[in-house]
This record gives sequence, structure tokens and C-alpha cells, in this order.
Amino acid sequence: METLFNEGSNLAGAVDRAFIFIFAISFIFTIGITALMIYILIHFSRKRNKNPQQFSHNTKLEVIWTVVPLIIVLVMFYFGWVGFAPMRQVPKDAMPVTVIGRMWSWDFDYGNGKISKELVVPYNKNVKLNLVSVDVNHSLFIPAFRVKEDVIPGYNNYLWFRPIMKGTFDVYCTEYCGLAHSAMTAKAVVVDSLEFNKWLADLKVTGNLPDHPGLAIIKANACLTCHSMDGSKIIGSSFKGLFGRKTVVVTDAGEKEIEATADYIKKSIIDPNADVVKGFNKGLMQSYKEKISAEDLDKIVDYFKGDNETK
Ligand code: HEC
Ligand SMILES: [Cu+2]
Repeated sequence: METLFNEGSNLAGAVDRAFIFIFAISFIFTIGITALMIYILIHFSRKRNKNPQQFSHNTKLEVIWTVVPLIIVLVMFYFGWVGFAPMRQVPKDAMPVTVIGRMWSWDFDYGNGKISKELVVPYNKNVKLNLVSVDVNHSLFIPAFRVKEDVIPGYNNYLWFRPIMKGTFDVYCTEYCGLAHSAMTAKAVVVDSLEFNKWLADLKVTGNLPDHPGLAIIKANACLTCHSMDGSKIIGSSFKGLFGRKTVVVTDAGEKEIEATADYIKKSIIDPNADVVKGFNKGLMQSYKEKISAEDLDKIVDYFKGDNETK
């Protein structure tokens, strides 16, 4: 499993060297400057120096405190450069994977409609990630690989790495991208090439297929800003397993348990404040009476029915 000091990719060592060098210099200077300050405070105190002296400058000292930091900073630059330059030079043979960031999840698209929720990559093979955002700014961060790159809508950013350690590693979004930003995580899994090929062959084709018409209407009306598909609670309840679910609702007449039938679902969309799901706030969901036709409501219900059956 992952530890803080795992160097999971070919790029990690150089990043760590730059970090440790800068950290060590900062540490030495913090101690040194503090010690010098305390020494000066005592040694040059008024008690010990009754008659103040006037200094102008000291060329030797000034040269030292200019040249020494200059060299240190240039060495820092060297370590940084040696670590950074290869990150922007993608090897020709790198396997491309498109990373799609959205509020608030990652998708990893291997082409031909094969889309995964996990970033599975073959051990010791170069991988290029093409970074795409469908909404706001995100940032892909895989700490164990020491790679981090912004994912900006309309700008095709990228990164690459060669995993040199098998295992499962954390993937984060490090750009504050809204309500469920902290839940925008995934896993990077490094496996043998053979295992990878098998995994990819078995990966179901889910992309490029047109959405169910009901789901298309749900997406077009931005219902998914408030309702998740994966069981998590956003502003409204999750759509996962909605159809036929037993729910406690609060009405003007008090609480009651209902089952999510076709009629209930339609009513929830047309008159959302009549039966308010317990634990959620009234008045957040607006009525879609004017926006969604009766025909489209049927399609939405049809989608929920099917969605439940496959679960
Ligand atoms: C602004 C946020 C928001 C949007 C957008 C929104 N809803 Fe809701 N929805 C809620 C909240 C909050 C509840 C729970 C309170 C209630 O029942 O009114 C809810 C409840 C529901 C329920 C009942 C769920 C259950 O667990 O029984 C359904 C069905 C539903 N919404 C469907 C939709 C559909 C379809 C759309 C898009 C056309 C949509 N909602 C858009 C916030 C929203
Ligand atoms: Cu994000």
C-alpha cells in the first residue's frame, strides 16, 4: 500500500531531490539565522556596549552574502529544472489516456468507448494523460507519481509518467471546484502489462453510446447538479435506485412513507414541494412544469425504471 515516501513513477526521484534540497537549505538557514539573531542580541546589547559605534559597509561580508545565496538559488534552480524538464518531454511511445474531469468525478477514457472510473496503467510503460475538463477548472494530482497538472476547459493540458511501482495509489483534484470538490478522488492502479491488457479487453464499452432519452433530458435540465447518480447525497437525494425506493416524505399533513412509483416521480418533478423527502430542504427544487412535457416525463420515468433493473 501507499506510503508518503513511495516513489511510484520515474519522475518521483527528481521531485523528491529538489524538495529535500530546498527543505534542507531552509532548515539550515532557519536554525542559523535564529542562532545568529540570538547571538547578536546578547553580544551587542547596550549593557555590554556602553559607547555605540558607527559602521558603514563591509565589502567582504556583502560579497559573501550575495554570492553564497546566489549559488544556493542556482543549485535549487538546477534541481528543479532537472526534475521538471523531462515532465514536458513526452516519450513517443507513451500510451494515451484521456482524463475527463467534471464536477465532481474523474473518468479515464482509453478510446473506443472504453471508459473507466479507475486509472489502470501497465507497470513500467510510459503513459500520457490528456487532460480535459467539461465544466470548471480542476487539477489532477497523483502524489505517489509526483505529477500534478491543471485541467482547464478549452485548454488541452497533458502530463506523462512511467509507473515503477505496482499497487493502488490515490488520485485527487487539487483545484477547489465547488461543493463536492473533496470527494473528487479516484484510484490509480499499476499492474503487469499482461494483466493490464486483460483488464482493458474486459472493460465494458460505455462511452460513445447515446444516452437513454430520459437520461438525456435529465442532463439537459441540469438535474445532476443536485442529484447524484452514484448514491451520494448532494443537494437532493441520489437517483441511484430511485424507482420503487421506499422514502419518508413530509407533506402539509405530516410524515408518511411512500414508494417511488411513476406517479410519485412525476409529481416530484412537477410539484417538488408537495412531498418533500425527509432530510432535505423544501423550496430548493423548482417546478419543471413549464419546462418538461408530459411525454418527456414518461421518458424520465422510463429511464429510472430501467436504471433500477440493471442495479
Ligand atoms: C436545485 C437543486 C435541484 C435540482 C436542479 C433538481 N432537484 Fe430534484 N430535488 C431537489 C431536492 C432538494 C429534493 C428533495 C426535496 C423535495 O422532495 O422536494 C429533490 C427531490 C427530487 C425527487 C424525489 C426524490 C426522492 O428521493 O424521492 C425527484 C424524483 C427529483 N427531485 C427529480 C428531479 C429531476 C428529474 C430534476 C431535473 C429535471 C431535478 N430533480 C432537479 C433538488 C433539485
Ligand atoms: Cu475538481
